Amino acid sequence: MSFKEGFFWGGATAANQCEGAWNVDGRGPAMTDVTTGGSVKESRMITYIDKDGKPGKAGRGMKIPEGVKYAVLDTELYPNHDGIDFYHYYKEDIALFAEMGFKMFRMSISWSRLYPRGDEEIPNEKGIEFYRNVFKECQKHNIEPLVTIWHFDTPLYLEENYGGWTNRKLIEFYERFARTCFKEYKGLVKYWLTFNEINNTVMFLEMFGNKATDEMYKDGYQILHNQLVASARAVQAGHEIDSENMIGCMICGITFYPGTCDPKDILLNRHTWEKGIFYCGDVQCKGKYGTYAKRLWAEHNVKLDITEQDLIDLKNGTVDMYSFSYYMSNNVTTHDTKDMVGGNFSAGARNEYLTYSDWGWALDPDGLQYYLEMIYDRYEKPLLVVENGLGAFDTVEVDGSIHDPYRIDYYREHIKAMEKAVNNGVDLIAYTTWGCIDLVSAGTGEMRKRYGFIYVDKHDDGTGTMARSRKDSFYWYKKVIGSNGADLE
Ligand code: P53
Repeated sequence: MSFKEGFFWGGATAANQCEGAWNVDGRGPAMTDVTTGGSVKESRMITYIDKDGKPGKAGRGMKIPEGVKYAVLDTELYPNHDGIDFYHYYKEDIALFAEMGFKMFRMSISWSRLYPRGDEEIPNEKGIEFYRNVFKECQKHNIEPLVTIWHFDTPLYLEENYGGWTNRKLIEFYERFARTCFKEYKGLVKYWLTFNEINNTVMFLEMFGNKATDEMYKDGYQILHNQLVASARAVQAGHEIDSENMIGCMICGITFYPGTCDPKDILLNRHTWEKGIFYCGDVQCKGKYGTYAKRLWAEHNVKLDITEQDLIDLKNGTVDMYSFSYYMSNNVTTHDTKDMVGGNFSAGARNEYLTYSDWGWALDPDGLQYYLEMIYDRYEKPLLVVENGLGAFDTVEVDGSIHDPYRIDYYREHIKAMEKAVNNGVDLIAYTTWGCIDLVSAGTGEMRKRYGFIYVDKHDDGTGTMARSRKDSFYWYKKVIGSNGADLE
Protein backbone atom coordinates (compact mmCIF):
# COMPACT_ATOMS: atom_id res chain seq x y z
CA MET A 1 0.00 0.00 0.00
CA SER A 2 2.91 2.30 -0.62
CA PHE A 3 1.75 4.40 -3.54
CA LYS A 4 -0.18 7.43 -2.41
CA GLU A 5 -3.80 7.99 -3.26
CA GLY A 6 -4.18 9.70 -6.57
CA PHE A 7 -0.89 8.29 -7.81
CA PHE A 8 -0.66 8.88 -11.54
CA TRP A 9 -0.37 5.50 -13.25
CA GLY A 10 -0.20 5.77 -16.99
CA GLY A 11 1.83 5.63 -20.16
CA ALA A 12 3.96 7.84 -22.38
CA THR A 13 4.46 8.65 -26.07
CA ALA A 14 6.04 11.36 -28.21
CA ALA A 15 4.44 13.15 -31.16
CA ASN A 16 7.06 12.35 -33.79
CA GLN A 17 7.13 8.65 -32.87
CA CYS A 18 3.39 8.02 -32.96
CA GLU A 19 1.36 10.70 -34.74
CA GLY A 20 2.38 10.14 -38.34
CA ALA A 21 0.48 12.60 -40.56
CA TRP A 22 3.83 14.31 -40.98
CA ASN A 23 2.71 16.64 -43.78
CA VAL A 24 -1.02 16.85 -43.02
CA ASP A 25 -3.04 19.95 -42.06
CA GLY A 26 -0.16 22.34 -42.50
CA ARG A 27 2.47 20.58 -40.38
CA GLY A 28 6.05 21.43 -41.31
CA PRO A 29 8.87 18.84 -41.33
CA ALA A 30 11.20 18.10 -38.42
CA MET A 31 14.56 16.33 -38.41
CA THR A 32 12.87 12.96 -37.83
CA ASP A 33 11.14 13.37 -41.21
CA VAL A 34 14.48 13.20 -43.03
CA THR A 35 15.75 10.37 -40.82
CA THR A 36 15.62 6.82 -42.18
CA GLY A 37 15.01 3.62 -40.27
CA GLY A 38 17.97 1.77 -38.73
CA SER A 39 18.59 -1.18 -36.46
CA VAL A 40 20.56 -2.21 -33.42
CA LYS A 41 23.70 -2.40 -35.63
CA GLU A 42 22.99 0.17 -38.32
CA SER A 43 22.68 3.83 -37.49
CA ARG A 44 19.67 5.79 -38.73
CA MET A 45 20.69 8.13 -41.55
CA ILE A 46 19.89 11.77 -42.28
CA THR A 47 19.17 12.28 -45.99
CA TYR A 48 19.93 15.32 -48.12
CA ILE A 49 20.54 16.66 -51.61
CA ASP A 50 23.86 18.35 -52.33
CA LYS A 51 24.61 21.46 -54.36
CA ASP A 52 24.57 19.49 -57.62
CA GLY A 53 21.24 17.85 -56.80
CA LYS A 54 22.89 14.55 -55.87
CA PRO A 55 21.26 12.60 -53.00
CA GLY A 56 23.35 11.69 -49.97
CA LYS A 57 23.16 10.37 -46.40
CA ALA A 58 25.02 11.02 -43.18
CA GLY A 59 24.95 9.03 -39.94
CA ARG A 60 22.96 10.65 -37.14
CA GLY A 61 25.16 12.81 -34.99
CA MET A 62 27.67 13.29 -37.85
CA LYS A 63 28.26 16.64 -39.49
CA ILE A 64 26.50 16.87 -42.85
CA PRO A 65 28.50 18.45 -45.72
CA GLU A 66 28.37 22.24 -46.12
CA GLY A 67 25.69 23.66 -48.36
CA VAL A 68 23.45 20.58 -48.64
CA LYS A 69 19.68 20.67 -48.13
CA TYR A 70 17.85 18.10 -46.02
CA ALA A 71 15.55 16.10 -48.27
CA VAL A 72 13.15 13.19 -48.38
CA LEU A 73 14.47 10.67 -50.96
CA ASP A 74 12.21 8.27 -52.91
CA THR A 75 14.64 5.44 -52.32
CA GLU A 76 14.30 5.49 -48.53
CA LEU A 77 11.70 4.62 -45.90
CA TYR A 78 10.97 7.16 -43.17
CA PRO A 79 9.19 5.42 -40.31
CA ASN A 80 8.20 8.64 -38.54
CA HIS A 81 6.15 9.79 -41.55
CA ASP A 82 3.41 7.32 -40.64
CA GLY A 83 4.27 6.53 -37.03
CA ILE A 84 1.28 4.55 -35.79
CA ASP A 85 -1.11 7.19 -37.15
CA PHE A 86 -2.10 8.40 -33.69
CA TYR A 87 -3.24 11.53 -35.54
CA HIS A 88 -6.27 9.60 -36.77
CA TYR A 89 -6.48 6.89 -34.10
CA TYR A 90 -6.27 9.05 -30.97
CA LYS A 91 -9.86 8.44 -29.87
CA GLU A 92 -9.51 4.69 -30.10
CA ASP A 93 -6.09 4.79 -28.40
CA ILE A 94 -7.19 6.98 -25.51
CA ALA A 95 -10.23 4.71 -25.01
CA LEU A 96 -7.83 1.75 -24.71
CA PHE A 97 -5.71 3.68 -22.18
CA ALA A 98 -8.90 4.39 -20.23
CA GLU A 99 -9.82 0.72 -20.33
CA MET A 100 -6.50 -0.02 -18.60
CA GLY A 101 -7.42 2.59 -16.01
CA PHE A 102 -4.81 5.22 -16.93
CA LYS A 103 -4.80 8.26 -14.66
CA MET A 104 -2.18 10.07 -16.72
CA PHE A 105 -1.17 10.12 -20.37
CA ARG A 106 2.16 11.62 -21.31
CA MET A 107 2.42 12.93 -24.86
CA SER A 108 4.19 15.70 -26.68
CA ILE A 109 3.20 18.55 -28.95
CA SER A 110 4.85 18.65 -32.35
CA TRP A 111 6.33 22.14 -32.61
CA SER A 112 6.06 22.17 -36.41
CA ARG A 113 2.37 21.29 -36.23
CA LEU A 114 1.80 24.57 -34.36
CA TYR A 115 4.55 26.54 -36.08
CA PRO A 116 5.43 24.82 -39.38
CA ARG A 117 8.68 26.79 -39.81
CA GLY A 118 9.17 27.68 -36.16
CA ASP A 119 9.72 31.41 -36.58
CA GLU A 120 6.15 32.52 -37.46
CA GLU A 121 4.22 34.99 -35.32
CA ILE A 122 0.87 33.25 -35.79
CA PRO A 123 0.31 29.55 -35.10
CA ASN A 124 -1.38 27.05 -37.41
CA GLU A 125 -5.01 26.74 -36.23
CA LYS A 126 -5.35 23.17 -37.44
CA GLY A 127 -2.47 22.13 -35.22
CA ILE A 128 -3.91 23.92 -32.18
CA GLU A 129 -7.25 22.23 -32.78
CA PHE A 130 -5.78 18.74 -33.03
CA TYR A 131 -4.23 18.88 -29.57
CA ARG A 132 -7.32 20.51 -28.09
CA ASN A 133 -9.32 17.53 -29.35
CA VAL A 134 -6.81 15.11 -27.87
CA PHE A 135 -6.93 16.84 -24.46
CA LYS A 136 -10.73 16.91 -24.51
CA GLU A 137 -10.71 13.21 -25.21
CA CYS A 138 -8.45 12.70 -22.18
CA GLN A 139 -10.76 14.82 -20.06
CA LYS A 140 -13.73 12.72 -21.15
CA HIS A 141 -11.96 9.67 -19.73
CA ASN A 142 -10.63 11.41 -16.59
CA ILE A 143 -7.06 11.06 -17.76
CA GLU A 144 -4.69 13.86 -16.78
CA PRO A 145 -2.44 14.83 -19.70
CA LEU A 146 1.26 15.32 -19.03
CA VAL A 147 2.55 17.34 -21.93
CA THR A 148 6.14 17.50 -23.17
CA ILE A 149 6.60 20.76 -25.05
CA TRP A 150 9.74 19.64 -26.91
CA HIS A 151 10.48 16.00 -27.59
CA PHE A 152 13.43 15.94 -30.02
CA ASP A 153 11.49 17.76 -32.75
CA THR A 154 12.78 21.21 -33.58
CA PRO A 155 11.24 22.33 -36.90
CA LEU A 156 13.60 21.48 -39.76
CA TYR A 157 13.39 25.05 -41.02
CA LEU A 158 15.03 26.27 -37.80
CA GLU A 159 17.76 23.67 -38.13
CA GLU A 160 18.50 24.72 -41.70
CA ASN A 161 18.10 28.45 -41.55
CA TYR A 162 19.18 29.31 -38.02
CA GLY A 163 21.62 26.52 -37.22
CA GLY A 164 19.25 24.97 -34.69
CA TRP A 165 19.76 25.35 -30.95
CA THR A 166 23.28 26.75 -31.20
CA ASN A 167 21.49 29.98 -32.13
CA ARG A 168 20.04 32.08 -29.29
CA LYS A 169 17.15 33.07 -31.55
CA LEU A 170 15.65 29.67 -30.81
CA ILE A 171 15.07 30.74 -27.19
CA GLU A 172 12.57 33.34 -28.40
CA PHE A 173 10.86 31.00 -30.85
CA TYR A 174 10.55 28.30 -28.23
CA GLU A 175 9.15 30.73 -25.69
CA ARG A 176 6.52 31.86 -28.18
CA PHE A 177 5.59 28.24 -28.88
CA ALA A 178 5.41 27.41 -25.17
CA ARG A 179 3.28 30.48 -24.39
CA THR A 180 0.86 29.44 -27.12
CA CYS A 181 0.57 25.99 -25.54
CA PHE A 182 -0.04 27.41 -22.06
CA LYS A 183 -2.65 29.87 -23.31
CA GLU A 184 -4.51 27.60 -25.69
CA TYR A 185 -4.70 24.63 -23.35
CA LYS A 186 -5.27 26.47 -20.08
CA GLY A 187 -7.85 24.50 -18.09
CA LEU A 188 -7.21 21.33 -20.08
CA VAL A 189 -3.56 20.73 -19.19
CA LYS A 190 -1.88 21.35 -15.86
CA TYR A 191 1.24 19.12 -15.96
CA TRP A 192 4.01 20.13 -18.36
CA LEU A 193 7.61 19.15 -19.16
CA THR A 194 9.78 21.66 -20.99
CA PHE A 195 12.44 19.54 -22.77
CA ASN A 196 12.59 15.77 -23.12
CA GLU A 197 15.90 14.23 -21.99
CA ILE A 198 17.55 17.62 -22.19
CA ASN A 199 20.85 16.17 -20.91
CA ASN A 200 21.32 13.83 -23.92
CA THR A 201 23.07 16.48 -26.00
CA VAL A 202 26.24 16.30 -23.94
CA MET A 203 25.80 12.93 -22.21
CA PHE A 204 25.58 11.10 -25.53
CA LEU A 205 28.33 13.04 -27.33
CA GLU A 206 30.81 10.21 -26.87
CA MET A 207 28.28 7.41 -26.77
CA PHE A 208 27.29 7.38 -30.42
CA GLY A 209 30.69 6.98 -31.97
CA ASN A 210 34.13 8.45 -31.93
CA LYS A 211 35.74 10.86 -29.54
CA ALA A 212 34.03 14.20 -29.53
CA THR A 213 36.16 17.23 -30.39
CA ASP A 214 36.32 20.41 -28.32
CA GLU A 215 34.31 22.05 -31.07
CA MET A 216 31.52 19.50 -30.58
CA TYR A 217 31.59 20.11 -26.83
CA LYS A 218 31.41 23.84 -27.35
CA ASP A 219 28.27 23.42 -29.47
CA GLY A 220 26.86 20.85 -27.05
CA TYR A 221 27.22 23.05 -23.99
CA GLN A 222 25.91 26.11 -25.85
CA ILE A 223 22.86 24.16 -27.06
CA LEU A 224 22.24 23.09 -23.48
CA HIS A 225 22.63 26.61 -22.19
CA ASN A 226 20.18 27.98 -24.74
CA GLN A 227 17.70 25.23 -23.94
CA LEU A 228 18.10 25.71 -20.19
CA VAL A 229 17.35 29.41 -20.59
CA ALA A 230 14.40 28.59 -22.89
CA SER A 231 13.13 26.13 -20.29
CA ALA A 232 13.44 28.69 -17.49
CA ARG A 233 11.59 31.30 -19.54
CA ALA A 234 8.85 28.80 -20.31
CA VAL A 235 8.49 27.94 -16.62
CA GLN A 236 8.04 31.63 -15.81
CA ALA A 237 5.53 32.08 -18.63
CA GLY A 238 3.63 28.97 -17.58
CA HIS A 239 3.28 30.18 -14.01
CA GLU A 240 2.26 33.63 -15.14
CA ILE A 241 -0.45 32.30 -17.48
CA ASP A 242 -1.86 29.83 -14.95
CA SER A 243 -0.60 29.63 -11.39
CA GLU A 244 -2.03 26.09 -11.20
CA ASN A 245 0.51 24.84 -13.73
CA MET A 246 3.04 22.26 -12.52
CA ILE A 247 6.08 22.36 -14.76
CA GLY A 248 8.94 19.91 -14.71
CA CYS A 249 12.30 19.14 -16.19
CA MET A 250 12.89 15.80 -17.92
CA ILE A 251 16.24 14.09 -17.61
CA CYS A 252 17.46 10.93 -19.32
CA GLY A 253 18.14 8.98 -16.15
CA ILE A 254 20.95 6.48 -16.30
CA THR A 255 22.36 5.11 -13.06
CA PHE A 256 26.13 5.07 -13.35
CA TYR A 257 28.26 2.66 -11.32
CA PRO A 258 32.02 2.53 -10.87
CA GLY A 259 33.30 -0.56 -12.71
CA THR A 260 35.79 -1.40 -9.93
CA CYS A 261 36.63 -0.09 -6.46
CA ASP A 262 39.76 1.58 -7.83
CA PRO A 263 39.47 5.13 -6.42
CA LYS A 264 40.09 6.38 -9.96
CA ASP A 265 36.88 4.65 -11.04
CA ILE A 266 34.99 6.08 -8.07
CA LEU A 267 36.08 9.57 -9.04
CA LEU A 268 35.33 9.04 -12.72
CA ASN A 269 31.89 7.77 -11.77
CA ARG A 270 31.16 10.88 -9.72
CA HIS A 271 32.27 13.09 -12.60
CA THR A 272 30.09 11.08 -14.99
CA TRP A 273 27.04 11.80 -12.83
CA GLU A 274 27.94 15.49 -12.82
CA LYS A 275 28.42 15.72 -16.55
CA GLY A 276 25.59 13.42 -17.62
CA ILE A 277 22.89 13.71 -14.97
CA PHE A 278 23.36 16.59 -12.51
CA TYR A 279 24.47 19.25 -14.98
CA CYS A 280 20.97 20.04 -16.32
CA GLY A 281 18.94 18.96 -13.30
CA ASP A 282 20.92 21.27 -11.02
CA VAL A 283 20.27 24.29 -13.23
CA GLN A 284 16.58 23.48 -13.62
CA CYS A 285 15.97 22.64 -9.95
CA LYS A 286 18.37 25.03 -8.20
CA GLY A 287 18.44 27.89 -10.69
CA LYS A 288 22.20 27.98 -11.23
CA TYR A 289 25.05 25.92 -12.62
CA GLY A 290 26.67 23.38 -10.30
CA THR A 291 30.04 24.05 -8.71
CA TYR A 292 31.68 21.55 -11.10
CA ALA A 293 30.39 23.25 -14.29
CA LYS A 294 33.52 25.42 -14.67
CA ARG A 295 35.67 22.30 -14.56
CA LEU A 296 33.55 20.60 -17.23
CA TRP A 297 33.79 23.60 -19.54
CA ALA A 298 37.54 23.92 -18.97
CA GLU A 299 38.08 20.26 -19.87
CA HIS A 300 37.13 21.17 -23.44
CA ASN A 301 38.17 24.83 -23.55
CA VAL A 302 34.56 25.90 -23.76
CA LYS A 303 33.70 29.59 -23.40
CA LEU A 304 29.95 29.93 -23.22
CA ASP A 305 27.88 32.85 -24.39
CA ILE A 306 25.96 33.61 -21.17
CA THR A 307 24.29 36.97 -20.49
CA GLU A 308 23.42 38.57 -17.15
CA GLN A 309 19.75 38.23 -18.06
CA ASP A 310 20.26 34.50 -18.66
CA LEU A 311 21.44 34.07 -15.09
CA ILE A 312 18.38 35.94 -13.80
CA ASP A 313 16.10 33.82 -15.95
CA LEU A 314 17.68 30.61 -14.73
CA LYS A 315 17.17 31.72 -11.16
CA ASN A 316 13.53 32.68 -11.69
CA GLY A 317 12.60 29.70 -13.80
CA THR A 318 13.16 26.71 -11.54
CA VAL A 319 10.87 23.74 -12.03
CA ASP A 320 8.09 22.49 -9.74
CA MET A 321 8.94 18.82 -10.22
CA TYR A 322 11.66 16.54 -11.55
CA SER A 323 10.83 13.91 -14.14
CA PHE A 324 13.10 11.37 -15.76
CA SER A 325 13.29 8.32 -17.98
CA TYR A 326 14.89 5.18 -16.66
CA TYR A 327 15.86 2.18 -18.73
CA MET A 328 19.28 1.02 -17.57
CA SER A 329 22.44 1.44 -15.59
CA ASN A 330 25.94 1.82 -17.06
CA ASN A 331 29.36 0.86 -15.72
CA VAL A 332 32.18 3.35 -15.99
CA THR A 333 35.82 2.50 -15.55
CA THR A 334 39.29 3.87 -16.23
CA HIS A 335 40.52 0.32 -16.91
CA ASP A 336 40.72 -1.33 -20.30
CA THR A 337 37.73 -3.58 -20.81
CA LYS A 338 37.14 -5.63 -23.89
CA ASP A 339 33.68 -6.53 -22.80
CA MET A 340 31.71 -3.45 -23.79
CA VAL A 341 27.94 -3.55 -24.11
CA GLY A 342 25.45 -1.61 -26.15
CA GLY A 343 23.76 -1.79 -29.49
CA ASN A 344 22.98 1.46 -31.22
CA PHE A 345 25.10 3.32 -28.70
CA SER A 346 27.90 2.44 -26.32
CA ALA A 347 26.68 1.65 -22.83
CA GLY A 348 29.95 1.09 -21.02
CA ALA A 349 31.59 -2.01 -19.63
CA ARG A 350 29.54 -5.16 -19.07
CA ASN A 351 28.18 -5.57 -15.55
CA GLU A 352 28.53 -9.23 -14.63
CA TYR A 353 25.66 -9.00 -12.14
CA LEU A 354 23.10 -7.93 -14.73
CA THR A 355 21.41 -9.29 -17.85
CA TYR A 356 20.80 -7.29 -21.01
CA SER A 357 17.90 -6.69 -23.39
CA ASP A 358 18.12 -7.66 -27.08
CA TRP A 359 19.18 -4.08 -27.71
CA GLY A 360 22.01 -4.25 -25.17
CA TRP A 361 20.34 -2.24 -22.41
CA ALA A 362 21.14 -3.41 -18.85
CA LEU A 363 18.08 -4.68 -16.96
CA ASP A 364 18.48 -3.18 -13.50
CA PRO A 365 15.49 -2.33 -11.27
CA ASP A 366 17.81 -1.65 -8.29
CA GLY A 367 19.30 1.13 -10.38
CA LEU A 368 15.88 2.78 -10.46
CA GLN A 369 15.63 2.72 -6.66
CA TYR A 370 19.15 4.13 -6.43
CA TYR A 371 18.30 6.94 -8.87
CA LEU A 372 15.05 7.86 -7.11
CA GLU A 373 16.66 8.06 -3.68
CA MET A 374 19.72 9.91 -4.92
CA ILE A 375 17.73 12.54 -6.82
CA TYR A 376 15.04 13.05 -4.19
CA ASP A 377 17.68 13.71 -1.58
CA ARG A 378 19.37 16.20 -3.89
CA TYR A 379 16.32 18.32 -4.78
CA GLU A 380 13.41 17.34 -2.49
CA LYS A 381 10.93 18.00 -5.30
CA PRO A 382 8.15 15.64 -6.39
CA LEU A 383 9.51 12.99 -8.75
CA LEU A 384 7.90 11.44 -11.81
CA VAL A 385 9.15 8.37 -13.65
CA VAL A 386 7.87 9.36 -17.07
CA GLU A 387 9.55 6.65 -19.14
CA ASN A 388 10.46 3.08 -18.28
CA GLY A 389 9.92 -0.01 -20.36
CA LEU A 390 11.30 -2.93 -22.27
CA GLY A 391 11.85 -2.80 -26.02
CA ALA A 392 11.37 -6.39 -27.16
CA PHE A 393 10.34 -8.63 -30.06
CA ASP A 394 6.70 -9.70 -29.76
CA THR A 395 5.02 -12.63 -31.49
CA VAL A 396 1.40 -12.63 -32.55
CA GLU A 397 -0.11 -16.10 -32.09
CA VAL A 398 -2.46 -17.60 -34.65
CA ASP A 399 -5.45 -16.67 -32.50
CA GLY A 400 -4.20 -13.08 -32.37
CA SER A 401 -3.08 -13.13 -28.73
CA ILE A 402 0.34 -11.78 -27.71
CA HIS A 403 2.09 -13.33 -24.73
CA ASP A 404 4.69 -10.97 -23.29
CA PRO A 405 5.67 -12.32 -19.84
CA TYR A 406 9.14 -10.72 -20.24
CA ARG A 407 7.50 -7.29 -20.29
CA ILE A 408 5.35 -8.09 -17.25
CA ASP A 409 8.44 -9.32 -15.36
CA TYR A 410 10.31 -6.15 -16.28
CA TYR A 411 7.51 -3.89 -15.03
CA ARG A 412 6.89 -5.92 -11.88
CA GLU A 413 10.50 -5.57 -10.76
CA HIS A 414 10.65 -1.86 -11.56
CA ILE A 415 7.41 -1.14 -9.72
CA LYS A 416 8.77 -3.03 -6.70
CA ALA A 417 11.88 -0.87 -6.86
CA MET A 418 9.76 2.29 -6.91
CA GLU A 419 7.79 1.00 -3.97
CA LYS A 420 10.96 0.54 -1.95
CA ALA A 421 12.05 4.08 -2.74
CA VAL A 422 8.63 5.42 -1.75
CA ASN A 423 8.82 3.52 1.54
CA ASN A 424 12.20 5.13 2.08
CA GLY A 425 10.61 8.56 1.87
CA VAL A 426 10.76 9.50 -1.81
CA ASP A 427 7.86 11.67 -2.97
CA LEU A 428 6.97 9.87 -6.20
CA ILE A 429 3.78 11.09 -7.87
CA ALA A 430 3.65 9.43 -11.29
CA TYR A 431 4.70 6.45 -13.37
CA THR A 432 4.10 6.65 -17.10
CA THR A 433 5.61 3.68 -18.91
CA TRP A 434 7.31 4.30 -22.21
CA GLY A 435 5.54 3.36 -25.40
CA CYS A 436 2.31 2.25 -23.71
CA ILE A 437 1.28 1.62 -27.28
CA ASP A 438 3.85 0.30 -29.81
CA LEU A 439 5.52 3.16 -31.67
CA VAL A 440 8.61 4.01 -33.72
CA SER A 441 11.85 3.64 -31.76
CA ALA A 442 13.73 6.92 -31.36
CA GLY A 443 17.13 5.28 -31.35
CA THR A 444 16.79 2.79 -34.18
CA GLY A 445 13.62 3.82 -36.03
CA GLU A 446 12.34 0.27 -35.71
CA MET A 447 8.78 -0.89 -35.10
CA ARG A 448 9.89 -4.33 -34.03
CA LYS A 449 11.52 -2.90 -30.92
CA ARG A 450 8.13 -2.91 -29.24
CA TYR A 451 7.26 -1.40 -25.86
CA GLY A 452 3.47 -1.39 -25.80
CA PHE A 453 0.70 -2.96 -23.77
CA ILE A 454 -1.13 -2.40 -27.03
CA TYR A 455 0.19 -4.01 -30.19
CA VAL A 456 0.06 -2.08 -33.45
CA ASP A 457 0.09 -3.95 -36.74
CA LYS A 458 2.81 -1.87 -38.38
CA HIS A 459 6.15 -3.22 -39.59
CA ASP A 460 9.62 -2.06 -40.51
CA ASP A 461 9.05 -2.51 -44.23
CA GLY A 462 6.20 -0.03 -43.99
CA THR A 463 3.41 -2.62 -44.25
CA GLY A 464 0.62 -3.23 -41.73
CA THR A 465 -3.03 -2.46 -41.14
CA MET A 466 -2.44 -0.22 -38.08
CA ALA A 467 -4.94 -2.39 -36.20
CA ARG A 468 -4.60 -2.26 -32.40
CA SER A 469 -4.75 -5.31 -30.12
CA ARG A 470 -4.24 -6.05 -26.42
CA LYS A 471 -1.14 -7.94 -25.24
CA ASP A 472 -1.16 -10.01 -22.02
CA SER A 473 0.60 -7.11 -20.31
CA PHE A 474 -2.46 -4.95 -21.06
CA TYR A 475 -4.61 -7.01 -18.66
CA TRP A 476 -1.80 -7.22 -16.14
CA TYR A 477 -1.24 -3.44 -16.02
CA LYS A 478 -4.97 -2.91 -15.66
CA LYS A 479 -4.86 -5.03 -12.49
CA VAL A 480 -1.83 -3.12 -11.20
CA ILE A 481 -3.56 0.21 -11.66
CA GLY A 482 -6.83 -1.10 -10.23
CA SER A 483 -5.03 -2.11 -7.04
CA ASN A 484 -2.87 1.05 -6.91
CA GLY A 485 0.25 -1.06 -7.30
CA ALA A 486 -0.59 -3.65 -4.65
CA ASP A 487 -1.37 -6.55 -7.00
CA LEU A 488 1.69 -7.27 -9.13
CA GLU A 489 0.99 -10.96 -9.83
P1 P53 B 1 14.30 3.78 -28.12
C1 P53 B 1 18.69 6.34 -25.58
C2 P53 B 1 18.87 5.97 -24.26
C3 P53 B 1 17.89 6.21 -23.33
C4 P53 B 1 16.73 6.86 -23.71
O1 P53 B 1 14.36 4.57 -26.74
C5 P53 B 1 16.54 7.25 -25.01
C6 P53 B 1 17.53 6.99 -25.96
C7 P53 B 1 17.34 7.38 -27.38
O2 P53 B 1 17.31 6.23 -28.17
O3 P53 B 1 15.45 7.93 -25.43
C8 P53 B 1 14.21 7.88 -24.76
O4 P53 B 1 13.08 4.26 -28.81
C9 P53 B 1 13.31 8.88 -25.46
C10 P53 B 1 12.19 8.25 -26.25
C11 P53 B 1 12.64 6.89 -26.73
C12 P53 B 1 12.86 6.00 -25.53
O5 P53 B 1 13.83 6.56 -24.67
O6 P53 B 1 15.54 4.08 -28.81
O7 P53 B 1 12.80 9.88 -24.62
O8 P53 B 1 11.81 9.12 -27.27
O9 P53 B 1 11.75 6.30 -27.63
C13 P53 B 1 13.27 4.58 -25.87
O10 P53 B 1 14.17 2.34 -27.74
